[in-house]
Amino acid sequence: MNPFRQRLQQQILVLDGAMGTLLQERGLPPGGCPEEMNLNAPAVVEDIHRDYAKAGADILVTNTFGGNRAKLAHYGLEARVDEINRSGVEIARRAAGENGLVAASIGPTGRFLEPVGDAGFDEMVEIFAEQVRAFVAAGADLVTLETFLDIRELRAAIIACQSVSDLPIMAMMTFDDGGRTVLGTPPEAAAVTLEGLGVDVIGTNCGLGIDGVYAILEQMRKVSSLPLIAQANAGLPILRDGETIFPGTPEEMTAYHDRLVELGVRVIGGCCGTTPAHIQAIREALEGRQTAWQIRPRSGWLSSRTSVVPFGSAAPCAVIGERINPTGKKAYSAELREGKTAYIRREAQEQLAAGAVLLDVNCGAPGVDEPLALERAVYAVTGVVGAPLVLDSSDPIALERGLKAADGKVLINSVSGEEKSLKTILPLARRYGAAIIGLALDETGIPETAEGRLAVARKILAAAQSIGIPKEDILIDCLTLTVSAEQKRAMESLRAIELVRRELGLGTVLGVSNISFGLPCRPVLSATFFAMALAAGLDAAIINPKDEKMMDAFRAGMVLLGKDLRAEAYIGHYADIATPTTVATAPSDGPLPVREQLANAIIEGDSEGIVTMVEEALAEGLDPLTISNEGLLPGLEEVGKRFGSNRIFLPQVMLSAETMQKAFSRLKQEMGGASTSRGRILMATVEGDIHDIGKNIVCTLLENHGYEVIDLGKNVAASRILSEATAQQVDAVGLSALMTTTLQQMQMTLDALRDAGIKVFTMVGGAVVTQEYADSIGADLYAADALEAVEKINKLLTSSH
Ligand code: THG
Repeated sequence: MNPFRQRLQQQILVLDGAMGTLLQERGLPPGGCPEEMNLNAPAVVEDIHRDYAKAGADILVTNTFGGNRAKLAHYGLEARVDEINRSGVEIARRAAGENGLVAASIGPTGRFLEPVGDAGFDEMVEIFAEQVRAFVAAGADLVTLETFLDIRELRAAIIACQSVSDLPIMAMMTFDDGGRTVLGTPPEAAAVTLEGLGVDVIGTNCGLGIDGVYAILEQMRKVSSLPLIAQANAGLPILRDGETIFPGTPEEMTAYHDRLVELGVRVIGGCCGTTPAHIQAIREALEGRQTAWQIRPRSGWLSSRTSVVPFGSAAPCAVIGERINPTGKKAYSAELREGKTAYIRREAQEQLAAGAVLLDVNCGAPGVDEPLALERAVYAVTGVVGAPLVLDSSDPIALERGLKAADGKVLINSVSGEEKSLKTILPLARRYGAAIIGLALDETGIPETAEGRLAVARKILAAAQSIGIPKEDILIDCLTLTVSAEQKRAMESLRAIELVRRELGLGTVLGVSNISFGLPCRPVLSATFFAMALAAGLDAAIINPKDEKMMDAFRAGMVLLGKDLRAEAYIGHYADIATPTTVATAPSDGPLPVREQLANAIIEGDSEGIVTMVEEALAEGLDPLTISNEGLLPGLEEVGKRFGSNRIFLPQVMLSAETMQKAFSRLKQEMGGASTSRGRILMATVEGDIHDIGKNIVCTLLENHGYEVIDLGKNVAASRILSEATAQQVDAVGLSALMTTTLQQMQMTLDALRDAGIKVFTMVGGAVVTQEYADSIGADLYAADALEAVEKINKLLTSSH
């Protein structure tokens, strides 16, 4: 057994603390690449490792956080990925000695995945795989994935690790004090997605002090059975006498240890601001608290980027909206062939408003490139709603495209008991961390009896478990056959639900409405069958949630089965029914006025459809100014509002901005092809600071809003900012800083710009920067987040031109 996995069972392991700050203290020059020190100053890196080992760390984390090709390219080091990562492991190994463990560190690439950014999923996987191959060659004990903000990028990193190694994986995301990552993922959604992928340990690093980290881990524990890892900062940075200080003392950091141990935290280390002294205190605080790992029960969950949905016997029946399916829907079939997504986006919103919690997505129709269509559909749905997805296809190629495009843990619909299906579909579920629907049929067709279907279910379960898919992630479709053909069939399906649950302990699902095919007044029969299936123990149902009778049966059934506590959902729905809550979506029939269509396209991020829509508006006789002021801009304003109230998150904002950009360039063409740049902005993370994720997001969003961005990267000296600002004739300079001593650099840079008489607007931001501080150093504007940065820059530059 891998030594890390073995020791994790027996003891709570101590991880080391911060690396970046110590490297700076010991000679990392401004603008220098931390990971390059593995090659040109290995003794310095080794010394830091030794200090942590001496302090009592069981696990040393390699100096390879930014060792991926994308990051190293900023320093012209992309050809040295292998060397840098190998030596990172070798240096840590020398310091770890016989009993120490070496965790190879992976951090984000700094790039954004399609459709928000330009990195392809496969490309991202390969960037990480290149790093992992070097770790394997150098003999790392495990991989630690740190500081991820984008759950989909983290998925790519995990998939990369697992495709080239069987090393244990610890996966961490960074949350802010609002309890979500910058890209909108809460701890529960992260935990569900990561556990689905089969990592060994999940948790959080950076961003928060130990109290905040504890709160995050508590949330993760609600949905996950995995061992946890805590890597808090030494408190939240504060400004004292012009210097940033991480105020957390070693004692404060250990105050939570009893609770952490209780929660099932098995690895404890530190992030920014922690030192060997902190690690020593953690080590000492753990004396006498060592306990063996206790296995926790697992339960069934699905996730999206922003939410989780439970399934299985403890949860209410999960309503899966069936309407994103071309069967019998001419309009949707036509859109699939034309590559449009308006139907999908509308149905996604309306089905959720009607009470679905999961969305089935089916793109299989004649004349449609199904893999491409499924990818596009996943992007379209995740652009407008936060529900987990059910990917409905029997084509493994299409499923894989959809699985790559999804953010969370999806439900694959479906695998069957046929050998060919088991062989192709189950490995996809394992690789992409998905749950599966298993159809109770095989090469011989659908078994007549419940016992026959149970036998197929048993075969699917065995095949799934043999490749590491746990039973909580399997739902058996007991199959609905039309009752009009043979009346005994309905009861066989219901008996199968009971048998599968009792004999195998598996959850069940049905596509319910097929029961009534060929009979009049279908909703009555379907809804009654649905109620009976709920009583038999059905865990999930693929239905039309806009069918009132079906939802009536569902809501009543949940009360009667004791799954709607105090009948809250029932009362909430039916007590309101006299005054139905308005749903802010289009009516299914009849098009919206063109201004609203434009606004909706911006809100929904319909970057594919927007240009056509603008052209239609022009053809209708609207002038460019009206289109912009009465259509597009109100849309963007609504995006800002929704972002501000946590209803949408950065990825959606970025898509909306890109859509806006496309609309604007089309309008500019109309007005005589003026330059499309709204201004030139120089961006940099100041000297001494190597945290650039926030700055990167601001850059992307500014570009999407039509600005030309010159990104100088991180750890940039004031002199360089000065010379580039002059040479590039920029309109504004944006500076970010996250940590120790770097606020001073921000001030020095602004002073230098002023002293040199360079007339540019200045904008500052970053975790430790406040409006007050921005004012005190004479910055023209302060922005708390990327969207605010864009809004304020818009105002500033518009009023000055
Ligand atoms: N089991 C599993 N997956 C499934 C099914 C199942 N996926 C597909 C299907 N069955 C469930 N989805 C649908 C989708 C549409 C319709 C029925 C089931 C449907 N369409 C109408 C028609 O065909 O006439 C169109 C009516 C409308 O506009 O809504 O009924 O059993 N695992």
